[in-house]
Amino acid sequence: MAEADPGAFPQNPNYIGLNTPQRAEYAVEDLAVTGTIPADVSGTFFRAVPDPAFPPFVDDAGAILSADGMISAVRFENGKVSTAIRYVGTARHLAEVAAGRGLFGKYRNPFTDRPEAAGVGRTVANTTPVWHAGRLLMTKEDGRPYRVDPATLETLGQVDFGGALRSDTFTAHVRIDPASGEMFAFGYEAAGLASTTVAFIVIDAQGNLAREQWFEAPYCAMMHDFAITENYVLFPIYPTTADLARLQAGGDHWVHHQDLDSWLGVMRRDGDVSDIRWFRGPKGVSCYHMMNAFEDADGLIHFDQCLSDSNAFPFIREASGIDIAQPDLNGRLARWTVDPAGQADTVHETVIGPPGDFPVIPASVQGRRQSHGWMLTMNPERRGPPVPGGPVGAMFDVLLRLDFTGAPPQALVLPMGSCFNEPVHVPSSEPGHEGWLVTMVDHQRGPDAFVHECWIIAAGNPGAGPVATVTMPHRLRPQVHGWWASAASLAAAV
Ligand code: V55
Ligand code: FE
Repeated sequence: MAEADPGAFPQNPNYIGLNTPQRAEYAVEDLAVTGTIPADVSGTFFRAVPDPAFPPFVDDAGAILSADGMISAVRFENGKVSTAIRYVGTARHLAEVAAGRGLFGKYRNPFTDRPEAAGVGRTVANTTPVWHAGRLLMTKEDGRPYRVDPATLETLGQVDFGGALRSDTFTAHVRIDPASGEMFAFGYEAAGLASTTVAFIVIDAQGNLAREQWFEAPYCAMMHDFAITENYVLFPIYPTTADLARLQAGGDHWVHHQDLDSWLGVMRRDGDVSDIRWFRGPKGVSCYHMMNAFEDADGLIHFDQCLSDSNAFPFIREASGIDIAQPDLNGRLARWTVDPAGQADTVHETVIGPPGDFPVIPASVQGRRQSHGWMLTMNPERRGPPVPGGPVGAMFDVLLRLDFTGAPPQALVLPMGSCFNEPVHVPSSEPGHEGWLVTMVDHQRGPDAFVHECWIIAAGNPGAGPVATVTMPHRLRPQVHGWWASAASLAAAV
């Protein structure tokens, strides 16, 4: 267990309060539970929890995204709950541990590294745990995934699908088709740093690389997420761009451009990347996460995303000379509709939900029209600042259930000083039951005092509050993304 020494870290928002480095690996059994864990909630809630093992040696606001990946597990078994957390043994982490200090400089800029870092992979695998084909992967968009043992959380090595993968990179936001079990993925900057090359990747239900095809994006963009429908793959491009010369000069990886077009690339799943049709979107917009996409009876494609008028990360706006405050980003759940058979070459936007992020749908409706979904947002009536933390600097305090069949939204509003991390959805075996949401809730009890509870919430009735809460044994940094793996799927993989 690494010894925490937060004093060695700079006292800026990336390293204080909720973001204070913890650097502790542990396993704790039999956590305190209040209420009753539903029988459906049997399995493991995997969480990506970035935590810097060493203090930075360069001044870099973007370092909030470079913290070493930790894989956290909250296991539910017969109403009992245990937890464990462990560093992902990336080449980068192991090299720094061996050196006893940080070797890697600014966020996604290898030209700022110490000489000993030369030739060592830079990815920290800190963004999403992905459970597919009996394998647990820790992902980050700047590199290939690392495979982790779901039981021990031990790192088993970097994944190249038996040597088949050509792309240098692999998204943290895969999409799994519920009918075929195929995992759709992509990698941008696939052909090297700041390249415009994007790899489209399909992993079959058995975990083999079934397809990899490369194409050129309109420009080198931060492509964080994408979407599928039953028949299409959708590649969104927002104008946050990288430039090799800027990186070589020691600059920032990303600069956002308010005056550049966004794009939506539309390709048939049974087609070829050379058939991608590009639809123009509004200038200057940005999105990290899509809720879903689907085709309607008329063949129109709808693409639902947490959109805003500029990049949501303050450090990227600052690097871009963009002076838009967080509340003025005009966030919204935006639906872009395109007609793949029509003449129009622009997207048509309708607003279908409020500002916010971390959209969630049942895995069973991936790529199909969702009747409802969940997301996190901010309470407009809160009488004080939100809890500081995470990459945006402020944590969400409202969990919403949005109904797309006409029913009003439902909200679970936390009191001041409490905040949500991204929930995962757990399906129910009871027909007609919407299942459960499992999420980590952080409670601030003092300037530097936090406690954490894992909440189980009825997905169809979040306003009722948790049906069970689990008290976590130690301080936790904010999670990025999570993944639910059922006990049955874990057992089948052994
Ligand atoms: C995001 C997170 C990242 C990253 C790029 O949530 C984008 C968005 C935790 O790392 O590298
Ligand atoms: Fe993400």
